[in-house]
Amino acid sequence: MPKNPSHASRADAAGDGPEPAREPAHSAYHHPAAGWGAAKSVGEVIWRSREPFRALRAMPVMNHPGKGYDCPGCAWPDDYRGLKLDLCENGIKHATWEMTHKRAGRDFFAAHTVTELRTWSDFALEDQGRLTEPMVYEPESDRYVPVSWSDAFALFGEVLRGLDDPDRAAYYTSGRLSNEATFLYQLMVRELGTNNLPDCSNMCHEASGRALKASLGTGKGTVDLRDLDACDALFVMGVNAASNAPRMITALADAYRRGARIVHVNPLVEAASGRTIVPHDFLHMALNKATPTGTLNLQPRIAGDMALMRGIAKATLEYAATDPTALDEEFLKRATEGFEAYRQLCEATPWADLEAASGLTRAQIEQAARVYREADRTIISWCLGVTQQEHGVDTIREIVNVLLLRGNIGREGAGPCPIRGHSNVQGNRTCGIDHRPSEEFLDRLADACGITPPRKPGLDTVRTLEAMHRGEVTVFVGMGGNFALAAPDTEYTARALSRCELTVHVSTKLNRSHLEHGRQALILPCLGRTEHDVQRAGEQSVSVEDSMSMVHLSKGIKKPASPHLLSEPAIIAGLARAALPDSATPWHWYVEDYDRIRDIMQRALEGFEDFNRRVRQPPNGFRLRQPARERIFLTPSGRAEFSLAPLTDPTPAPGLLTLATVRSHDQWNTTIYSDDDRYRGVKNLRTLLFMNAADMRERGLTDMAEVDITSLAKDGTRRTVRRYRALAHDLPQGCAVGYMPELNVLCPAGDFSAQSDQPLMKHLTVEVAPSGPPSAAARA
Ligand SMILES: Nc1nc2c(c(=O)[nH]1)N[C@H]1C(S)=C(S)[C@@H](COP(=O)(O)OP(=O)(O)OC[C@H]3O[C@@H](n4cnc5c(=O)[nH]c(N)nc54)[C@H](O)[C@@H]3O)O[C@H]1N2
Ligand SMILES: Nc1nc2c(c(=O)[nH]1)N[C@H]1C(S)=C(S)[C@@H](COP(=O)(O)OP(=O)(O)OC[C@H]3O[C@@H](n4cnc5c(=O)[nH]c(N)nc54)[C@H](O)[C@@H]3O)O[C@H]1N2
Ligand SMILES: [Mo]
Repeated sequence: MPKNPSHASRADAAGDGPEPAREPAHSAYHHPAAGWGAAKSVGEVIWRSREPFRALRAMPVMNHPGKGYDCPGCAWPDDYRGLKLDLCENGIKHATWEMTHKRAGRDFFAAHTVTELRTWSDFALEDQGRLTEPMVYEPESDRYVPVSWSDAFALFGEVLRGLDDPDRAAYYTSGRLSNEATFLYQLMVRELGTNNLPDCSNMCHEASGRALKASLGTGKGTVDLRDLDACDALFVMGVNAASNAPRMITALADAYRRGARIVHVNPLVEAASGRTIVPHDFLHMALNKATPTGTLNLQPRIAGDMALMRGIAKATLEYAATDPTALDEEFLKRATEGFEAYRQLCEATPWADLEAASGLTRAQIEQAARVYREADRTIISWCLGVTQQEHGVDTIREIVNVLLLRGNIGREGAGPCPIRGHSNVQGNRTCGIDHRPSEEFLDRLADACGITPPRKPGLDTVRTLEAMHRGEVTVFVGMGGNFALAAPDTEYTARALSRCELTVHVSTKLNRSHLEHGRQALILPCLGRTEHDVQRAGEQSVSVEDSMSMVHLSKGIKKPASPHLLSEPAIIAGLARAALPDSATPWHWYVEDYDRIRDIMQRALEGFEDFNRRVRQPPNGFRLRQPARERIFLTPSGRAEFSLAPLTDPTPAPGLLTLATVRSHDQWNTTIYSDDDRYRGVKNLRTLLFMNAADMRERGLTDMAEVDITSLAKDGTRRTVRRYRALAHDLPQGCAVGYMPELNVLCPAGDFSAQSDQPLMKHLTVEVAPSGPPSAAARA
């Protein structure tokens, strides 16, 4: 079985892809994004799934209005024009990953102890295929053994009923969960008496939610695809769109053809800033004809975005001294708060400070400001490159400040556009996954569902880890996801999980979170989104909300991977019944017909009136109302609020680098498809560090040289990975980039943003040094 390369500071094998069978290679990528390279890669993945015919048949119904399943790949919205083949390479890979013919059944678990499985690579674990029946950990044999659903639920119920305090349990959600399952899940958790609902969003877009809420009164973006079709300027900040939101490049190519200007803001020059061949443009595919997807590239240093935004504001204000039309004076006066103070703050910030903090020249910043000024309608989009910074909330508020100057909100073609990650992460929040729920939300829930929800705020991801270490949280439930690998500080997280009395994971495939288990442990396998979900009333659909607040139905079309799988709502109902024997909630009645869940949701949740009818509206369901889109700002002042954050300088101290952890093109969060990263020109290598050439020279490093990377935590502790390869890449001096989840071992659990509580996954301080000769132990 593939084992892992040596990582000296790592107890186990966390986070590696398949063992490189071939020599690693690094070269520049000169081809357009998507196009034939993507088609070839899709072919390889479908072929490897060994389900080529079924997989191919399933593709055309993905993302189809009114029928088929929602692509589990990302949260980019479906095309409103009813585009027929708006598929992407990575969405196809992700859907076929679920459709594999391989099974990790009882024979598999009988053949391997958990201790042995811990030495396997993460690729090898998931490569065993779909889970087929519930399993329980048996300490005597150190194995997972089959357990009936009713015994599994009973075990959960017994442990839960034995807790002296409901806050001793924490319930994690990964952003795949449907709205219906989400609603039942949070209802169970609140009926049990806790708000301990950590989720992947705590590591993802928490900063966006908090910033937008503070500035605009609602924590979501305001634009939709029609706006993208109408903007004159589009800023794309801190996202690797060609890999992680590939359908966005269709929008970029369309915008370019219309003459819109597209500014990419990223320390790396990513593939989406070049050109693309849009896969559904069959003619362009045939002719190999590429469309540009960018007009200007700015490469700030890591975390230099806030200085860039303030610089754009300063330049805009300076220009407005001679041409007042540069500002939307009327909007500023009528609908915003704090403009005068913000103007003074910008004036008082010297250009030299902005240049130092952004890593850009004044001329470059002014160039961006000019694009902004000359556009009547501007959209600014962003993803993790912005949210996972220490000052992510301030930075996003600064983005909003810039938009407000020219009234770029609540009108066609303009506004803030966070690019969400998991396909239903936004819906999870809307439907109640929130460790800090508002009073209004809880009041309404209490009313509709006849429960008494707890009012005390619960634990987020980072706080859950701390509480598990202190022994305060002893039950961990993972509703999807791979907490052990996704959370920061891999070893610390593993220890936290192993200290639990009970760990429960609802999953589709075997992953590391099952192996870093509590004293008692359950694996509960569920249906995937691509599969038929048949309940008493017949075939069921679930709903999801995309990045742009569109709520629509998703319906599986494949035979389930095993007859013993339950749907997520059914599993939640089983857990709830066992833990809450006296509950008045009709758990199983809800699950018989998901329309009934939607009926109660429409009473409990704001904006879901007439849910069952509207979600079936052709072509694509309905849009949740977003007040800020109508220039209704639910802030304390009732206006859009300028923020006045102090500028900080993210330049690393001499000898140190700032490290951002990112995804490769061939992975889905903790799921690794291969060791290649096509657009960045890498083959057969994941244990790498992209560096600036001058930083490499300074350390005496040549391309592919072996390096040790040590992160410096704020509490003075150090974490090291060894024998990574340094690769020269086009990125600013002082910055370095490597892959999650391998490098999560370097992310200190205690280092999170005070503004968002997000771990600093794009903002680590590291030392990089050539690796010494292999130690005797490693050679043995
Ligand atoms: N195929 C595929 N699709 C996915 C995922 C996946 O793993 N695979 N994951 C999904 C999820 S959950 C999410 S949240 C999204 C993630 O989508 P992305 O945000 O694209 O994720 P990352 O790979 O972390 O890339 C972050 C980008 O930010 C840049 N960056 C790093 N630091 C900075 C900075 O300081 N400033 C700026 N401006 N840029 C910076 C990096 O160079 C990189 O291009 O994608 C979703 N879609
Ligand atoms: N260093 C570093 N760490 C990061 C990040 C980073 O950029 N850098 N990004 C963070 C971000 S943005 C996120 S969103 C998190 C992701 O964190 P998670 O959401 O926890 O991780 P995933 O890898 O998406 O979860 C994969 C697992 O989900 C399960 N699964 C797949 N489909 C289904 C399904 O339909 N139902 C159920 N129940 N389970 C299913 C499978 O068992 C699979 O192994 O990671 C975070 N961690
Ligand atoms: Mo995410």
